[in-house]
Amino acid sequence: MRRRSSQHMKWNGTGSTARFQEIVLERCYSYTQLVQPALRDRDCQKIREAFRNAFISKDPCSATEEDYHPLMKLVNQIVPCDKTVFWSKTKKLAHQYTKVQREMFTLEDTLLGYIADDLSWCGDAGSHEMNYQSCPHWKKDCSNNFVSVFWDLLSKRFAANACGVVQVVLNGSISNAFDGKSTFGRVEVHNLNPKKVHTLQAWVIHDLGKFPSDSCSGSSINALSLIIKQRNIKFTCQDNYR
Ligand code: 2NF
Repeated sequence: MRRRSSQHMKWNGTGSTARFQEIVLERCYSYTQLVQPALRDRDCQKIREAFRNAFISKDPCSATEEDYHPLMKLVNQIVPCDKTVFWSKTKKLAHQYTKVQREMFTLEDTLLGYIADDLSWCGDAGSHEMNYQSCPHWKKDCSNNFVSVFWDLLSKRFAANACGVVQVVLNGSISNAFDGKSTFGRVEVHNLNPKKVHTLQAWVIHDLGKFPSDSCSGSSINALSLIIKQRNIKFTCQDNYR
């Protein structure tokens, strides 16, 4: 008993979410039947199984994109042009926005993002079970853990498939509204396809009452603007005070 629990507490991150399999299935059904009935032909049992097979019985610090390819192939969702919304340090706000603007999509408004949002998952090389005690922390243990690799791959595909005018909601109440080390700065920006994306439109949102720490004229947005323009994509920015 002691050996088992010490073995399972070997990581610094939170363990797999309780009822992970059930939650994946429930969310898949509610998305494909209620949220986006256009995807009603997707097989939720197969999706749950492909998700589990991606990481179960594997070393939780050796995740690769290939582990998730069968899952990605099963889902294969297209977001319409002009409807993509990226966010960075503005999750709640971006989701409020796409809730009002019903036809807009953050990553969490796509099936796999919806299924996995706020969940944690990992297995162990020597076991068929999930590890509910602990999972690798992306900073303290390893960056190639299954959760990070999943979000990086999903974010990469989401960006690569975007077209037309795309939006990003950034946080003007922190010092670097654009952070080159964030998923948006590290993955999404570099995977936009200049042949398909016409403009990146940034919204820098400031909390009323908080001192504005960054804005469209600040250096972090300027850095973003340079990267985007160098990639032959048009860049526009709006400061927004709420
Ligand atoms: O959990 C999600 N829904 C999620 C996670 C990572 C990336 C969504 N994304 C996608 C979204 F679609 C956004 O467009 O990337 C964009 C947001 O990511 P960001 O890194 O630019 O924004 P943050 O607010 O800094 O981070 C979002 C969440 O992801 C976690 C972070 O702790 C926060 O909870 N996160 C960031 N990088 C990693 C990583 N390498 C990470 N978690 C694990 N591994």
